[in-house]
Amino acid sequence: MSEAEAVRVIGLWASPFVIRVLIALKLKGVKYELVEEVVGKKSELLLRSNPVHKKIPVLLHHGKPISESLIIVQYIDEVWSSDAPAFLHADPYTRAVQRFWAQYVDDKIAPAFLVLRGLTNGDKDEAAAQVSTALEHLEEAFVKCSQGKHYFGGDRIGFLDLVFGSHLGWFRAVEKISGIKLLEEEKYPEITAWADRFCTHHAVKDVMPETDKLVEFSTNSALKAKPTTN
Ligand SMILES: N[C@@H](CCC(=O)N[C@@H](CS)C(=O)NCC(=O)O)C(=O)O
Repeated sequence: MSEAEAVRVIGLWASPFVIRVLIALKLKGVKYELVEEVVGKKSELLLRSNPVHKKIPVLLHHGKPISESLIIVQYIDEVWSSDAPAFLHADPYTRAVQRFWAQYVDDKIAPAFLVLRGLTNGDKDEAAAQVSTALEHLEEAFVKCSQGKHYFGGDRIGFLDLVFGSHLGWFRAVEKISGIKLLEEEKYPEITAWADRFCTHHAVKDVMPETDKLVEFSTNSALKAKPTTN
């Protein structure tokens, strides 16, 4: 495979936004190279590839950059459409519902985790309450979307599984860091069972980071960020 044909992901092993892209590529059977960024520095390649947001992940396909993980996952689904079943459902309404919840997950869970990790200012109890509300909605959404099957996508991992599932490593790490239990089996039995299934899936288990590695990563990031609140 020539350089121009290669699929490269500019990213970092710990980022949920990167993890979902890597799982998507694995599910489609696409070989990729992870070009790791150094925490706290932005490489020339990243700045050149994502000059607007300057964030990871960026997918480089035939050397052309695509940014924003939700867009990247949909791009992967479209380009490698015949290599594996689609992440997004054929029915437009079902697609819209999955996109709605995917956006909801990123809007509610990712920012709350940053507060709970002490990386951004904010009230930790409020952040934990925001995650609980999200989990209540997602528990219900799972029942409706999965229709008694194993994943939000039905029989197999779909778009919403990728988006929500990519945050699962951080649930355990954030619980350890904050001392607040978030994913309680008694309260969210469907989501807890789904989370176990997702994390042990063959396309997921090698890219889902271990809790302790994430805790260590977060501690180092917090030291670098020097937050002004506790
Ligand atoms: N909406 C973006 C979020 C990506 C994002 O927040 N990436 C973080 C790493 S987890 C980042 O690059 N942060 C660096 C920065 O904000 O400057 C996506 O879905 O790709």
